[in-house]
Amino acid sequence: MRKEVKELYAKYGVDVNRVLRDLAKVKVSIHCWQLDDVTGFECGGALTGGIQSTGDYPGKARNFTELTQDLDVALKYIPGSKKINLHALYQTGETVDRKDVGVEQFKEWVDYAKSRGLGLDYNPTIFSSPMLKDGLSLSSPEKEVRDYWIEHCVNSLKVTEYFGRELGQKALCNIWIPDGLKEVPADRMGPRKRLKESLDKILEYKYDKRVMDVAVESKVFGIGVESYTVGSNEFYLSYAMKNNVLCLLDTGHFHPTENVADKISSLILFSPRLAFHVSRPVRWDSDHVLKLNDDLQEVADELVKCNILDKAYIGLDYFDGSINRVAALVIGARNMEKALLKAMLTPWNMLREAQDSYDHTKVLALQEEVKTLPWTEVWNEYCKKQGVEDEATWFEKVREYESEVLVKRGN
Ligand code: RNT
Ligand code: ZN
Repeated sequence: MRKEVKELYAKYGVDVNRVLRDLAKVKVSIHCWQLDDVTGFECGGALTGGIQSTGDYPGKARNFTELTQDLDVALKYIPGSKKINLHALYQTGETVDRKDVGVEQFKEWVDYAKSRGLGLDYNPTIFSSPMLKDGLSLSSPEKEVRDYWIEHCVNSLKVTEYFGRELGQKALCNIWIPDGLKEVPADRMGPRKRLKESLDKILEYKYDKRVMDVAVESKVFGIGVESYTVGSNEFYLSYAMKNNVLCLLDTGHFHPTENVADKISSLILFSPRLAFHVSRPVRWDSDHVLKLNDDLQEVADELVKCNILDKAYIGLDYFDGSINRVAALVIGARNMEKALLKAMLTPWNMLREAQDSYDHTKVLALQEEVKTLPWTEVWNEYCKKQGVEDEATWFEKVREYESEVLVKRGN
């Protein structure tokens, strides 16, 4: 990096060396489910629950060996501190019934994480299962169905606790359910009351707060449940605040014109930590690969401006089966890192001062001026320091992996 670049940023009060150091510490949880279109290792049926992955690009990972092989390749091209985000349906060994998925089924993953110095996060898998009755789980009118998923969630808390303990870094257990209705409900309250009671029962398990956190993830709607989602934003926001769990914001789970970044400063004033699924909704919750667009940038900006990078669980959540899946994982994760870097290189103090002295012209001018600063030189330096290929070369390497390994899988 040219020394002029550092000097230039210094004029704005930004210490580039410090930014490089701080960025390297920010943990981003890389979701394993981009690599196999959310299929998992249970050899079960189709992906259900109002989410869908489309595309049949060759080379999809079919088991633990293939998925971790792909993950290792992807991780080589993603700078920064990483965790891996897992789902119960990535259980290994002899497949056990979903409700019973526990520590035993994630030992291989813990060994994998340990050998690579990674942290792990976890999600109970409350979709793609015959135990969803009429698309309902924790809010089902049938006690047997609710109890099944309560048990699964309690076991998921235990898996997460195990991750946190074994790996020496806090793990997140995030609960998302697809429950909802296609048409305007006859009863909105009933399912929500049952969901509340189910969550209360799950939280009767006193997990070790030193090693893990629990989050609940809301949604506006899903395919087939367009009129009513039991776990709405208001429901989970209230539940989280009252029960000392975290509210997870999935950036694809709001109305398309709603600004998710704007929610961050409000929530963090009332919650010790926050959790994210960073995604890119195209017209709806489409889970497209992250682009370095304004929506992503604003989320990163808020995390930096609010000074809450150490209080945020940043997880990625997208799945595209129509392109090389390893490349998809790398592109999205690098974009998350780039957005964080750009946010850290922004002179927020100057901007804040201008706003507080009513100089809104300066705010606008400075916001636009900052866009022309040479952040890409800092990005290349960051990649170099992290021992990661730069923009010009990583893709060729992934292409080689595609022809040498992925295409040969013959699927
Ligand atoms: C679905 C939720 C959920 C899933 C993953 C696979 O709308 O976003 O988080 O995408 O857990
Ligand atoms: Zn999500």
